[in-house]
Amino acid sequence: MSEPVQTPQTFQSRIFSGIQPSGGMTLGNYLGALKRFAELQNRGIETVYCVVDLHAITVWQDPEKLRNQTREIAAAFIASGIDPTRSILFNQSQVSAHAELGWIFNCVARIGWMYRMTQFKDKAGKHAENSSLGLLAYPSLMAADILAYKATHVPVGEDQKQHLELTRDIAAKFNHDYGVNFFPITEPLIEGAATRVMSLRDGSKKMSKSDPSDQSRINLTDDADTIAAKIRKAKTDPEPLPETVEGLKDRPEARNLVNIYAALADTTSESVVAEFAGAQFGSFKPKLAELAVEKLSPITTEMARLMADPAEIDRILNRGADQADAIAQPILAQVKDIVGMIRRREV
Ligand code: AQP
Repeated sequence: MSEPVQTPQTFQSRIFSGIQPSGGMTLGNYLGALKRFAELQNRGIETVYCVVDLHAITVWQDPEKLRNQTREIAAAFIASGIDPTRSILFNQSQVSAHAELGWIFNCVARIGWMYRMTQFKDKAGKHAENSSLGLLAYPSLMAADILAYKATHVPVGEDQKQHLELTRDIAAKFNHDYGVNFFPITEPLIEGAATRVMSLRDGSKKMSKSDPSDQSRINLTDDADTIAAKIRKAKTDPEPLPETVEGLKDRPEARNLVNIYAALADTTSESVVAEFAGAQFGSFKPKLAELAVEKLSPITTEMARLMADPAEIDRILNRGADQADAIAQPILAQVKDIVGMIRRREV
């Protein structure tokens, strides 16, 4: 888990990642992203984290809910261990470099690259012609989020791997088209036992904050009884837990619960299977519920405390936006020089 972060080429190590305020936070977001974000911050690497509201509006968001969800995601970052005095924490739309660089990347990236993205296919469904242009261009804006900070590493869940490959393609094409070695070729950091937490109702579907079924996910705002009830009702199969992880191969729901346990307990799936080999789900599920409540309750409580003072969250996000601007604006100015845009100067 704590391998040294290798910096590609000659760029200074910098971590960037973001989370959409498109709903409440799930256990998937926590294990696949937030928990890792805090670990990286605690390893002393420069960390820049963002609530990506420009991404959220690629599908319809109620304006009042969007404001609330943005603050709730910021609260979840802090409650999960992101310290705004050690990491930069801000809201994407407050730093205009994201949208500006996103546009330049729209002119570097190819439309065909966007149509190949599985997330676009999943979200646009059968009515791609009716989806927003922003949904198609989402990965181009994501490349801008990362490269506006020349981030060298991006911790994400498995579902974002394809988008990160596109970020690398955009950086490489920009460098090639303009004959520069300006942007790093960013490395994804996809590590740990729960890089893809699955729905509690369907082991073939990712746990997602926008899934219509609340039973499919554990929300970071769920209380202890709700968490226990959702785990008790989680879909499983009638077999006991196997002797080895290979025995989980064709058992997606069982594998998911084992992986969740391992990630929450900071251990490996192998050691969870070794501990519970032969156990029935009737005895494993209560243990998992107990562990989930133990790990998530302090986060839920802290989120509620922070949400009681939205003005303080806004102040934290404002400070973060100033710090983010200080890094991104000079990089954007250099991009404009490279592209051949005349910079606005003081007169
Ligand atoms: N189920 C998951 N398992 C592991 N990691 C996950 N992530 C999301 N779901 C899981 C990781 O959380 C980070 C933030 O993701 P996001 O909110 O920006 O977008 P998403 O990946 O599309 O997440 P959702 O919950 O599925 O949101 P909606 O429903 O709005 O699309 C990313 O690092 C992601 O990998």
